[in-house]
Amino acid sequence: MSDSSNHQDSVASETAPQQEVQVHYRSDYKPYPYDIKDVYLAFDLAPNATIVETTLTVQRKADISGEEPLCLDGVDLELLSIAIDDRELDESQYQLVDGGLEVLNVPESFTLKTKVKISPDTNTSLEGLYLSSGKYCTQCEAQGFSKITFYPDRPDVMSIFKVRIEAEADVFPHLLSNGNRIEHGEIEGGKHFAVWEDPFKKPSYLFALCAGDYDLLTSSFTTMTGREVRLEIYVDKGKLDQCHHAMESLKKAMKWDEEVFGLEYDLDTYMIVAVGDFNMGAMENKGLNIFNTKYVLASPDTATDTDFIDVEAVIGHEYFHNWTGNRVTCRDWFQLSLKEGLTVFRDQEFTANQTDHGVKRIEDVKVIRSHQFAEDAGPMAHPIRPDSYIEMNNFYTVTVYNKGAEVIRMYQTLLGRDGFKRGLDVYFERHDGEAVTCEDFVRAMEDANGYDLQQFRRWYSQAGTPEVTVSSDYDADKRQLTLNFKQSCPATPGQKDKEPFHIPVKVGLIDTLGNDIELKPVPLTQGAAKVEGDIVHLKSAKQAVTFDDVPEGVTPSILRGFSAPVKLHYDYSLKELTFLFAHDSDSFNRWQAGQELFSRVIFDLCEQQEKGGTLRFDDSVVSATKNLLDDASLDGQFKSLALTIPGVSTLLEQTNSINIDHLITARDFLKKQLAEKLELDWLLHYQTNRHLGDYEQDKESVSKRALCGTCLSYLMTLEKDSVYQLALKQLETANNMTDASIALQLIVHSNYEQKLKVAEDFYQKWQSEELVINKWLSIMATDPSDETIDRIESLLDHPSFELKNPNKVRSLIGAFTSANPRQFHRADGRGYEYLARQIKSLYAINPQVSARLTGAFNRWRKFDSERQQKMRQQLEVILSMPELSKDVFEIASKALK
Ligand code: 0A1
Ligand code: ZN
Repeated sequence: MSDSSNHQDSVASETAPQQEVQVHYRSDYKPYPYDIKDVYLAFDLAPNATIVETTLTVQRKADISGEEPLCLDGVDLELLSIAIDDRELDESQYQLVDGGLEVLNVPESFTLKTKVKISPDTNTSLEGLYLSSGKYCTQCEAQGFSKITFYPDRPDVMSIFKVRIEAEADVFPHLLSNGNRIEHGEIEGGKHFAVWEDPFKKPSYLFALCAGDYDLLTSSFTTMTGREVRLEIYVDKGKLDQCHHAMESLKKAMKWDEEVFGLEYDLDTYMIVAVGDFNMGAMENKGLNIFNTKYVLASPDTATDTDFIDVEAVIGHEYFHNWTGNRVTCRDWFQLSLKEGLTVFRDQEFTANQTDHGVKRIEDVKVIRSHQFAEDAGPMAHPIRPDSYIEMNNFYTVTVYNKGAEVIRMYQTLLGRDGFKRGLDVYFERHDGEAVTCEDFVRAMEDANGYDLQQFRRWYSQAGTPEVTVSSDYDADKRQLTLNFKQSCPATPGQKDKEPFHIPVKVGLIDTLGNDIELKPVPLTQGAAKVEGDIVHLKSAKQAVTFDDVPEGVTPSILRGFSAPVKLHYDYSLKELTFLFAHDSDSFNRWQAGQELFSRVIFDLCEQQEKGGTLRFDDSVVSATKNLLDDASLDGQFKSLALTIPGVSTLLEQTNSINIDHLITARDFLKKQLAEKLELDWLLHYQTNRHLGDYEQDKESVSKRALCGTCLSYLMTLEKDSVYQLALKQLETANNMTDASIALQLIVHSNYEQKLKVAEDFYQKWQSEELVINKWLSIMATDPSDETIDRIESLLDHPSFELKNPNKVRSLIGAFTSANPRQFHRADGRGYEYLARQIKSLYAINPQVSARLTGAFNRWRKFDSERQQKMRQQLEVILSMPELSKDVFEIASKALK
């Protein structure tokens, strides 16, 4: 409908030819022909018959002819009445079409009144207006507003919203919407009402409404200009004591945005409502954020250290959207990365500031390597600004979000912190109150800095992960070191040939003592790469750079801080890798050296399995591990990351085709060998870092817990009774969820005889804490043992599970497919069949979540021919399901293309 597509393309499903789905193209964008100056919405809430009366003040744009119909989106709405300027329309004056409504021959300016009936109670898609635990809430991004009323549901139509809500007073004492409450009162019959007005123009996707009986935590924040903002967090009854961390996080985020970017909050109240049924993490609706409970509730006994950091990050993310997303929003959904890439970058910087820059960088890169690289190399590969989509909800991806954030980070690398800030200032000066494009953002950066970003723009248009291959030549006579760079980017769907990117590569040169030497690039010659500070600017397919005054034996450290989202290839020797692992001053590259060391061993062990014979690897890996573990100068969290062997999904992205059984065996073998050879060391570090006193949440305690978890996970591979006892004791005596959940996981994933009893006791203890039970479900689903598949089949009927709840689906089914490679990729194909069956039960209930689950098949071509055939077969089964949602259809059909 009005989301600007006049392209006639549609694709037919091969297996379900009756189904035609429309493809939307970025190049089809056309401005909306009317301005909607004001919106008045009146809600009379009832579970199966909510009435929504909408009044729009409409004005035809100057250059538009009177012939142009007024097209409004609308899905699953029962139209009760429609009037223009208070005159009821008859059926010749409008037509209901697929996905909306067209009003014909409208005057130049008029008010349009519609009245519709909707059913929040039966809305299981969790888009539009729905009920969650007896409370009303909304989710309108991307196009959920069209499930509430007839409206041009596209982000470039911005309007002033006034909202009246009425409902039973005793069941729904709180009636909330965006902006300021300007009126409220009683109505007869036990009902009450509230009227809200949002003074800022906004697109429909930022509309929100919540109604229910909540517990409320309030506080306040004084902004940099001295304005007092009331802060409110609404949660389910009884959960108030779990909201304090969220409130503190909100204040920190508000302060940080003022200090770092000079951005101040603009309304008198900031509200957060936590709901148990939510498709994503949270939503930045103007003045009324709606959050998944997972990202609000946290107390030490129920939430892990990681959960605490995640809550702070998501609270920050949604708060930062108030400027990057709300004040300046997207022109169309192809521009999603404009707000998401930028806001993820901002939340990453915020977290880094609150925690540890090095550790945070490693964690962010792990997501890129394991998930985004996989997306880039699969059937759904798309640029951060996609060119087309079938279902927009499928494009809330790690590419748009996380690779988008990497692209923003590169601006900061190229322009410096000050230059980046100057660019943002120009962006806000030019576009506050507008709906704009990624191109507008690039231009603001360019103009503010006088910097040519022409080639850099390719990051927006080309998909795929660039590969950078580097070799070095040392000239001992001239004491010069030359680094030779090559870049290329693999073909992706619809994009065969790629042009070179502008890639900032941060480099260091380390002398034999482990110290960085000063970089002295020789004056620029033709074809050579420009060097600024420690950044090499790669711009063509092949380029070199030469450094002067380089002593013998220097080791290059390349792509420090992961300065660009690329795959780097440099043929380090094992000796060089262990050297970097011990000495690199760049903590990211120090971690990276260890990861590469482990990966090398694993791929080598895979080859050994192909050939047959006993498995072995170089002892230097053992000593490198020990040295790192013993290095007293290092922080425990860094150590924990550096000592963790790369996960299976990350390893899969480092190779073209692999025997998954060999890969998992190799990984387990390496871990067990390191455990055996360093048993006393793991034990010693476990014991010295184990804190038995009161629970503390300072950085040092968090670090110690992280390192203890890693040590225990190595020890558990030994399958010794003494270690089982250690883990059991940790579980029994834990005074926090970090220690408890890692112990539980290690026990459940081991061969300990009584493990099911331990799992059951944990369940009994925590059954009333939904978020803890979700962890329990994940732990059960990721047990690598062969019985898991039967167990998770029966867990579908367990009282703790509910198919309608996305958190539970993700915890059980999502965890199984994404974090249990041994069982999901069972040779007998039962893992794949299990997933297809779950999709079959879910796609009509929740298309969005089903589509995400379907993505687990995306990399099917990477596997051996038997598994390929089995995954392919399940994709075909999925495509043959009747009335398949377009969300799932898009993922499954692209996977088979
Ligand atoms: N804009 C939100 C994410 C979000 C997107 C879509 C949703 O429903 C389909 C819900 C939330 C964010 O980035 O936080
Ligand atoms: Zn966001």
